[in-house]
Amino acid sequence: MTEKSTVRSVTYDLLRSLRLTTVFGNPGSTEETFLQEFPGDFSYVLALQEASAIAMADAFSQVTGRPALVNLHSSAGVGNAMGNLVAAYHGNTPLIVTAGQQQRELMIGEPYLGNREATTMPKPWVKWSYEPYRAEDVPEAFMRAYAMALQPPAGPVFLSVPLDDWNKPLAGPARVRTVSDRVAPDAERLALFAGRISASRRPALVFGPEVDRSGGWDAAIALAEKLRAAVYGAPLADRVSFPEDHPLFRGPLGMSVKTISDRLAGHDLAVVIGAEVFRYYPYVPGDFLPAGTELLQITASPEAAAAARVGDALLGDAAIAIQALLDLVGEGATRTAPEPMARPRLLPPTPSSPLTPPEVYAALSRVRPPDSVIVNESTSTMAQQIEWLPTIQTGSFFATASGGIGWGVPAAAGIALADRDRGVTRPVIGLIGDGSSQYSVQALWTAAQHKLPIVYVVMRNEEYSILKSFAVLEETPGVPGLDLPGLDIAALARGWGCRAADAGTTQELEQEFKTALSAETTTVIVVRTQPQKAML
Ligand SMILES: Cc1ncc(C[n+]2csc(CCOP(=O)(O)OP(=O)(O)O)c2C)c(N)n1
Ligand SMILES: [Mg+2]
Repeated sequence: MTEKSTVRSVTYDLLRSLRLTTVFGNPGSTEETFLQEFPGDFSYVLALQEASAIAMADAFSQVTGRPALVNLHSSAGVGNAMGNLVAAYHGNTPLIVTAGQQQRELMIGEPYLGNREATTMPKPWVKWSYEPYRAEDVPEAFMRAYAMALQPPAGPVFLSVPLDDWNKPLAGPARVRTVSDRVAPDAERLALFAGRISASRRPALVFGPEVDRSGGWDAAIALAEKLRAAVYGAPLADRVSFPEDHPLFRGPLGMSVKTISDRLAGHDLAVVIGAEVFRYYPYVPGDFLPAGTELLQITASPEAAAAARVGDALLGDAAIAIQALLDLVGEGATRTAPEPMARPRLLPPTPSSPLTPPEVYAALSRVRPPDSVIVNESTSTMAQQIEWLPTIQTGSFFATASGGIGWGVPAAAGIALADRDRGVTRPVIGLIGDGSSQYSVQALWTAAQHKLPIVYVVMRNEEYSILKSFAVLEETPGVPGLDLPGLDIAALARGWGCRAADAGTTQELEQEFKTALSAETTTVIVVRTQPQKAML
């Protein structure tokens, strides 16, 4: 007996064709008509709260290189998801976020759990938001959502689907279409840029997240070496796009108008590829560029190009652009290669108690497997992480793209699920602050249920340390709510089903870390640390 063809069966067939067979979500009554008789070749990844569902799907999509599907519950679920939706938007992640809507017949009377103005709610953090006018349009709406999400600049889209649509009869199949996910830069303008780069005496290259995302890692190295250019990491980057141990790497550019401008002094040309100009934060006034420095920007995002405060922009895929520039620019043989950056790697002469973040990272540098991937959400220790645990391979560093915390814990789970999906085995290391560990903490349950090979190292400094540094910068003494006493994170982690341990010394940390690597499930190691003064 063949199953009768419905909106649901036609949509699932379409999702299959689009390889959208993993659904991240948290279900409600308005989604059960979609989820009924869930097909055996699909998997449902249950998140216990929607912030976790979005961040897991975000990282899953980034690592698989394909759009990912999220199913949320009506307005309440979308509300919980919003913070991490902002990160997916800034990270150009092609997420198809869906939510159930109440029965069409009830909507005029404002029913319980109805999603009023459903398509407005996720804006402006989706590229497209839609509720089909007819049940029969649901599959085509998914096809359009997929095309919208994937085309550059990629990003999340939203579909609201009334619960009574799914069982409506509909003849299939849906029309499957393909679209492109990269756009080449205009050749004439690229040649112009190449000319200006070749003529530069002392160019600086700034590689941003789009480079790693587009697969431009190797080409970026080749371009830097051909030009003999200093390379800087883009401010507040959510992906690392250049080996941080490379002799041409000069460290991150900085974050504020002033620090960035100071850093670029002496370069006659800054070439920013795959990044905003710039992700400024906090506000420290200065000139946008030092005198005598010009700026070129190449990005796939018209929004980022338009919002740049300075410079000349060119639209296009970062990897394609770098590859093309490699052929167009002249060899930089006459340039003196920049001095390698200082890496003082200073540790206290005798072990501290509690440990300092550099001691923690030094210990991890001794036991970290070279193929491991890092998710960083330890807000006050970013500089120390680059110093001790530099990213040296493509696709192996992840952080929130929005600045919202509560992304890292679930993102680590999404990365591990994606690795499993694509047959890659590598440990995922989550470097998480004690404060940051609490926003989407229930993702630990999903990680444990799936036995994901994640080692979370939580630095328990018992405070929102970075906010104390900001209070000094902003000259705002007496801010309440910056201390976090009495938070037993190891006990919480056990409660979600993870292995957990407290480590007080570097020996304990290294031992627990090595045990965790062979544990074949998720471990949370909590290290009591001293606060770290952040350079802002
Ligand atoms: C969703 C969200 N809420 C609040 C903040 C503000 N915020 C930024 S950093 C931070 C503290 C992070 O503390 P912790 O993770 O312990 O790291 P530490 O600074 O101590 O290293 C907070 C609350 C934020 N970025 N995102
Ligand atoms: Mg803290």
